[in-house]
Amino acid sequence: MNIHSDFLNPKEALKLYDLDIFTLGKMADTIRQKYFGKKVFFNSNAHINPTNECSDFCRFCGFSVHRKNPNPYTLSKEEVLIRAKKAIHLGALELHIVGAHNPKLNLKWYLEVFEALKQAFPSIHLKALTAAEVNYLAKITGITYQEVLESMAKAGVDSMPGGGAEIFDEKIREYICKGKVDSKTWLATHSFWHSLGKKSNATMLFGHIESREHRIDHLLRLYHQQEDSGGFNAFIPLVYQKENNFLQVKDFPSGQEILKTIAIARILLPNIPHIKAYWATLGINLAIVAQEFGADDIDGTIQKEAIQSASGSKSANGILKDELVAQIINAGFIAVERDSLYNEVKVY
Ligand code: V47
Repeated sequence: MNIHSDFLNPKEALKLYDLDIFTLGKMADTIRQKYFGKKVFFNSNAHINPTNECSDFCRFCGFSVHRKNPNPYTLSKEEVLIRAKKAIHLGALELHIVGAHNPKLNLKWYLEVFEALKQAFPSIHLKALTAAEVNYLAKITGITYQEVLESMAKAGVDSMPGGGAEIFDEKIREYICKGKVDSKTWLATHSFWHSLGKKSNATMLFGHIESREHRIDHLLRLYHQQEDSGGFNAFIPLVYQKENNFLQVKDFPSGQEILKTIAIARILLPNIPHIKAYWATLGINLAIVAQEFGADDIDGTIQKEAIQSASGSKSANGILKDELVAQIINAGFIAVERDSLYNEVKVY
């Protein structure tokens, strides 16, 4: 489905925010229902974050080690393998492996971990390394991001998560995460990954110092990238969590603003199949309500969540599959467990 041509003009797209929430919700829900009816997708996944020691500094981050979070850690390969074994024993079908920019963990370290994981657990889906991490590893190794991506694919990485996109607007990006991969390279990295026949996700961190204009700009850049390379499976609007970090934010978004942003994402990204209302940044209640406003996915069980919970979200211990299913069904939807590529595993 194509975007309505008026909305390719950022000024016109911005006017969507002026609509009342019900009109906007209805527009988004029409697309959502056309694609997926009343299905809400989730998966059985687990996060593994090998390190929180980061040589970059992002003002919004409460996960990496700094004066508000003085507990550094770096896992050994064996520890990653032990965590993976436990996670798979608890039912995880996907391992989401992302961490910090730590020079102690070089590309060779990651590739050996991926190979060992695939050897020990051949059917596990490895979703690993954000475009920011890929570019950091390219820099410290002295090779291109294309070479890093090719080596990841060879070592068994199945897909890439959507992290590190933050906000594409260069000025805001410079302030909130100076030194991180620039917006063009973030997009080019995903584009090359797609050219290898692989899928990935895209995120947007919002609700901090960015404006509605910046969000629209971010969504339209993603729309154009998807027209070119076509490999994004899901878009994930991440709501900024405010504790233990260094962003001074005056106005946090209301529930209405969050739902409007999710609905606008559905309307402006008709070429990205799924809109994920990530329960770890929305809370489970709003994540379920978001399913009426264009979202069709809620993410998964996670098991141990470290990034959002470091900044105040109540997601540290994940969520049980039974609870996810009950919440989805009680809201009048069909709960569908999916694999990482959105093949249906079980319809409840
Ligand atoms: O890029 C960091 C964000 C992201 C905060 O691809 C914060 O399926 C809110 O990308 N408040 C990493 N967000 C997480 C991520 C993700 C999560 C779930 C699923 C997928 C997927 C990807 O977390 C970072 C950054 O934008 N983040 N700090 C914060 N204070």
